[in-house]
Amino acid sequence: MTDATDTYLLLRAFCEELVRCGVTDACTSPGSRSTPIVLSLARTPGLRAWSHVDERVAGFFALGLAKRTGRPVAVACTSGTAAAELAPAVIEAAEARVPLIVLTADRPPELRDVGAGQTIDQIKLYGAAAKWFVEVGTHEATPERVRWMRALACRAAWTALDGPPGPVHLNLPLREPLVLDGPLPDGDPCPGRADGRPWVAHPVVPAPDELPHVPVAPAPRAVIVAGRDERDPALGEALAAFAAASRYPLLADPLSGARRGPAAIAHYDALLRDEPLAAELQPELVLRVGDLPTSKPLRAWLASLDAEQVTLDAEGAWHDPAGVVSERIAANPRATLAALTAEHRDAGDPAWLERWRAADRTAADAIAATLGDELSEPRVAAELIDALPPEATLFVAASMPIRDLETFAAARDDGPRVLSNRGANGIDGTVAAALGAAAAGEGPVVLHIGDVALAYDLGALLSARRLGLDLTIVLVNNDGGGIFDFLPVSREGADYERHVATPHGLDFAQAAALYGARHALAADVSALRTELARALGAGGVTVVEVRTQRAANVALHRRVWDAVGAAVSRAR
Ligand SMILES: Cc1ncc(C[n+]2csc(CCOP(=O)(O)OP(=O)(O)O)c2C)c(N)n1
Ligand SMILES: [Mg+2]
Repeated sequence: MTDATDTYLLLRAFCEELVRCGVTDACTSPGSRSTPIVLSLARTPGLRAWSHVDERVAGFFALGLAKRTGRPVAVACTSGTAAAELAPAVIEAAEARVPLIVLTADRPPELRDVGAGQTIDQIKLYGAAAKWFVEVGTHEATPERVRWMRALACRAAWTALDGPPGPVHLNLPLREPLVLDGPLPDGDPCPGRADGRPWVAHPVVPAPDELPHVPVAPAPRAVIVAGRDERDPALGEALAAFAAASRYPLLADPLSGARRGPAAIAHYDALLRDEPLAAELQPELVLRVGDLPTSKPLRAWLASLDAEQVTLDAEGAWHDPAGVVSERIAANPRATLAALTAEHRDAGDPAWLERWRAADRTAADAIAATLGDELSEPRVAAELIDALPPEATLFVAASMPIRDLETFAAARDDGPRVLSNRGANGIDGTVAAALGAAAAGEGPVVLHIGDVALAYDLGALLSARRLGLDLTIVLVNNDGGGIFDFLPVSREGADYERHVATPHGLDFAQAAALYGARHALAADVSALRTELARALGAGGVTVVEVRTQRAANVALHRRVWDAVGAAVSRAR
């Protein structure tokens, strides 16, 4: 017979091993069945346990925390639909390669499928999104089983981190009684290893500075396309250095951290909308690093090219919807670039790089002239990249914020770190994920988000309040999904408005007040700057709201694209 003492001894060893493996954070949510897991996490020295009411919030918070730190975050919940609430974050973690350790409490086998309350089938609940599933079972705390539990924790942490990082799922059946009736006995049936070492160590073998040889032939007309890679904060700088050394234009999504340095081309999205220019600037070689950027014109251009296209990705991820990649290099991107540098040094034709740079300057001028001094959606994106200190993290929501950032952010050598949920591009869980990034305690976090995405995840503000976290939310409120106004569906009249654009008329000042957050309206650029600085200095949560009009926003974007097109053809 197992009793609560066995359960708690096993879980104590499990949690202790997580810490020995470098796990520093866990998220909990309330419930009865999960009591032993939650109390064990909360009482483990070295583990910060973040309490959330809503499991969907807990899951995305863990995701944001793991993204910012690169360490696996444990997230525990009770049985039933509570476990299902973690699914969106587990899916995002799988798609975006973020390490999570999901611990779901379950009924023991004799209480499954017999009408016991709050019981659903949790076996492989997350399907292929979980890298590894373990039905942990119930055990006596014998030395052998405690040892197994220690190894299990290590395996969970290392599996979450290894290969492509991602979520692992451990389902833990728990029998009543769920609380101890006295202190745990002194001593451990199987103490951990000496010196705080994990039961199973997994030393990370550093990537070699130089790989022997990478078969990518230099080309005078090459470009580098850099997309999201949140794992290696030093990769952006390495990419900029490689681009400068090779003289290859660097088309870098801000999520790559590489929109910097003398070869950066910031406005490729606007430039490649111009067909003659897109046709003129045909490269012979494309080096793609990280995810494919969001920009539609860039994607269409890449799909149309008659060029060698090479992907560099730590795990050789297959990011090639158009089927045009000719070579996949599955190796540490930074080490690969180091290996390529000597052979590619000065390989780029200076006139080719200058052609791109001149076009980029032309685009920047046309954009600035078109945007003028008005506070607009594009201007918010540009201001954030410009104004935030290097130690800040900018968390960018899906929909127009991520697109405006890509289109309008200027290159900057010491810009903030940029994070986003781009695995599955959901608008769900964005506030929670930004709060998780804030909980990492590595500098201020600013969330750039639309009104629908904020309304969707307002409940996360409860966590900000309960956990005393700091977050500045820059809300672009166009009363609906402004992105859809760019699409043909926007001509479908009232049905479009009701079912696709979904205006809501919410007063976000009241929402902020409910959660004890500050709220400020910014009506012009200088107010945005002032409120941003004030919010960053204030602590707690501030919502800085910018009100815009969806139709006017579409018109402004079209004026920008037209102005860039006209300017590049004048310059031709
Ligand atoms: C979970 C989820 N549901 C639906 C969508 C589809 N979707 C993409 S953008 C969007 C509207 C977002 O509106 P808002 O946050 O106000 O940003 P805006 O488009 O106005 O910039 C929706 C519903 C999604 N990406 N994720
Ligand atoms: Mg909106």
